[in-house]
Parts: sequence; C-alpha cells; structure tokens
Amino acid sequence: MEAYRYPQPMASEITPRSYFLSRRTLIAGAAGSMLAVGHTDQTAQAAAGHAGGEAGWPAPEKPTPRNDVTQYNNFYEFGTDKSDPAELSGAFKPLPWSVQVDGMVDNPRTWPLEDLTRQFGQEDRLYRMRCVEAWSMVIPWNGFPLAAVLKAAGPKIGARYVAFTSVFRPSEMPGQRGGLFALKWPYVEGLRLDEAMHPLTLLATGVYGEALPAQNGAPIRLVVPWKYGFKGIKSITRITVTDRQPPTSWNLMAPEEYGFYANVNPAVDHPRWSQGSEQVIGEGSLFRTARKPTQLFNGYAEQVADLYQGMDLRKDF
Ligand SMILES: Nc1nc2c(c(=O)[nH]1)N[C@H]1C(S)=C(S)[C@@H](COP(=O)(O)O)O[C@H]1N2
Ligand SMILES: [Mo]
Repeated sequence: MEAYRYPQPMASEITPRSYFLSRRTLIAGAAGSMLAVGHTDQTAQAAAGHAGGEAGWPAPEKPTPRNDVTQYNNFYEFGTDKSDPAELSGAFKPLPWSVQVDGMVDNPRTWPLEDLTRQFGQEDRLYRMRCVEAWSMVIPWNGFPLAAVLKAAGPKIGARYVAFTSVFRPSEMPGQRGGLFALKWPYVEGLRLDEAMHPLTLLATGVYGEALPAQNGAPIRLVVPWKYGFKGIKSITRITVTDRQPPTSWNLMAPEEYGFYANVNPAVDHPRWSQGSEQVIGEGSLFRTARKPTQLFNGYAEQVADLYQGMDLRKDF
C-alpha cells in the first residue's frame, strides 16, 4: 500500500525537545547519535549541533495563554463572535463519540474515541497557528498523527484526497439553527492525501494537557499548522478517503477568498486584507497590538514545501 508519498522529516524536527525528554526515548545524548521514537517503528538521526532548538523546528515560542486559547475561538456552529464558542457551547455533549473512517480504504471502520486514543496515544505538539483573519497563537496540542489512522485504514490505489465532516447537531449548536450568517452545515474540509499523511498533521484530542473543551473542537479535531486555521475542522465525525478533491466549507462560501489549499502565504493577500503580518494573540496591550511578519507556510516551509513543488501557489491558494 504505497499509493502516496510524502517527505519524512526527522521526528526530532517535528516534536518539541520536551516531548523526547519526557518520553525518555533519548538513547544517547551525543551529537550524531540516534533517537528511538517510542510510538513509531522508526529511528531518526538526532538533530544535534544546531543552534536554538531542534533542527528545522521553528524557534521555540511561548505558548499563548490558556485563557486566550480557550476563549478566542472560531467555531461558527456556536456563533460568529470570538467569545460565542466558549459562551454558547454549554449544551454540547461531546461524549460518547465515534469517528467513521470510510471511502477508498481496505479497512473501513467506525472508531469509538477511546479506541483511537488507546491505539494511537497522545503526543504533545507545540504548534504555531495562523488564522486567515491575520491573527496567530502558539498552542500546546495533544493528539496523534492523522497518518496513523489512515495507515490503519489502508488507502486503496487511486486514493488522492481525504474529506472530513463535522458534527451536525442543531439542538446543541445554536449557530446551526440559522441566524444572519450561516455556513452550510455540516462544516466540511479536505486535504490531499499526501498532506493528510504528513507527520505534522495531527488529530488533536486535547489542549494544554486536558481534553479539548467544546470551543476548541471537542472531542477530536484536525490541526494542520502550515495552513490557515479554517482547515482545522472541529468535532470530526467522519473521515473519508476519496479520489476527488472534496468540497470545503469556506471555499463553498466564498471561493475567491478561500482556496482549497489554504497554505499560509504572506505574498498572497486576502482580497480584503494583507496576509503579510499577523496579530499575536495574548501579547501586546490595550494600547498597542503585538504584530509580527507572517512566514511562508507559517514557518514550516522546511518540513512541507516539498509537497507543493511545481505548483503555482498564487493560483492554488
Ligand atoms: N467545525 C468547525 N471547525 C472549524 C471552524 C468552524 O467554524 N467550524 N472554524 C475554523 C477556523 S476559521 C479556525 S481559525 C479554527 C480555530 O480553532 P481554535 O478556536 O481552536 O483556535 O478552527 C477551524 N475549525
Ligand atoms: Mo480562521
């Protein structure tokens, strides 16, 4: 089953140092020694000798304060204001939960959430996140690579994309009951299969070391750190492997503003605003917002640029 290919960054490039140390998988600390990664069958050359953190891993940044991570959210099923998801999600009951994995796979299966976490574990991943609205956060997620689930499913030859579907529960989600602004429900998203298989692509079940709160996408959501935040579909009920590019909610809503790829690209402005810089949530003050320049692929170019070789990222934005 090798219908897809993807570059395999060293595990030490994609995982914060603390993860390795805390998992006690460090076999030898010397430069050039090998690391054994506990949760996979791979070994990786230690990325020793590079200044400032792991090679290729963006310079360590301070996580955004937990209050901002859990109270400044986009989750239109609960409303369009940033405070709505935290305030209006009280009726949402994420448990019990299961995720249906189907489509062009050898082993379609409906996974109870507990089985997913039991089988694939929970790693810590500190990811820089960048919303299409030109704000950013640094978020300590807990979860497992989407690739693990896809490998268990076994994509068939000819499979090229992965489609995701969010939960549809108007009785628990006020934003799904209409209102002035509404996306088409359920919220849907998609990735190319190689993007979905990339080791940075995470299914998150927790944040800040605790189960995801409703507003962050309980109980399981996608995290793709080199793409604009809207690719990170929340409260996933279904993952479908397919040979067609799947529809995506924001692209259906406004195709000239939100493309399928949604790669963070400071050189391609949104039609209504610049993407050249971003507001750093949780920093600055009432009188001065903290801004910084936006990086290509949100700083993950070293890990993911290969996926887009030969593509015109202005056309496929
Ligand atoms: N189902 C669903 N998923 C969603 C959204 C949404 O409205 N509904 N908003 C997206 C957008 S625009 C962003 S920026 C991120 C925000 O994730 P966070 O609130 O955990 O930071 O979730 C994404 N996933
Ligand atoms: Mo967003």
